[in-house]
Amino acid sequence: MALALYDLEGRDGRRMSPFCWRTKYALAHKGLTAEDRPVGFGEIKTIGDGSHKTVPVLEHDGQFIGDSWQIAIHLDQNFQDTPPLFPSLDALHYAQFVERWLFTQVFTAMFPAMVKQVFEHCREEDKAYVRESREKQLGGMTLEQADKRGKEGLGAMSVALGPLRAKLMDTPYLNGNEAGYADYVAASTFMWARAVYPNKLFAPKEPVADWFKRILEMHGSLGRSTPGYDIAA
Ligand SMILES: N[C@@H](CCC(=O)N[C@@H](CS)C(=O)NCC(=O)O)C(=O)O
Repeated sequence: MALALYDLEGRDGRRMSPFCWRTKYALAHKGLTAEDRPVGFGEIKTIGDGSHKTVPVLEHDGQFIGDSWQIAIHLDQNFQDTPPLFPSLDALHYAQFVERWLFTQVFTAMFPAMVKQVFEHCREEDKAYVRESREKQLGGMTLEQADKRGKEGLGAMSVALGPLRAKLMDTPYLNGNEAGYADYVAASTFMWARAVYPNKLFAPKEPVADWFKRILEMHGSLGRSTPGYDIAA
């Protein structure tokens, strides 16, 4: 059994992709080790048969699997004697809801504050592509204009975190007493911030920050295994 994971890398070994982070946590949850294959944005097209446009991509015995959900399902199907990511179909749907909610409410609010930092922390050879593609995503706004709206966005993020905060006051993890894929999906959004955002992200005494620190420590401090900033107050 040979596993290798193509993971987005910026400058100085920074790993900024939330999608890659959830896959790294998925592998760790199942006690699986994959060879680390860091790639810059411009190298994604060189993976496998050249058809992949995004990472993560997992190589498993010569088969290339793209998309973090497909990878998670593949891992559960192929490694049935390891702890499941989705013990039931309900668990898959719960994690998917958490991801959709987070993406539309939280990630989007964080985006203006993060996007110029992603540019600053990517590899030199990727900068032109990152500027052009991200400014297109911003609907024509420049990275600098987005950055000026960053604070406002983080205010909206703090409000949007309400449901996550409330759940974490009931149970230590989104999955209850133990972390599960819903936690990894949610935490990966903040792993993105950790890799690039040089300031505090959370208000003091934010329960989400305590949970994030617990996630950073688990699986042998996986979350701290590559460079990042101390975003949790
Ligand atoms: N739905 C995909 C999304 C993956 C994705 O968007 N990855 C980003 C990195 S965070 C990427 O590879 N982007 C390439 C680009 O922007 O050119 C998944 O879950 O794996």
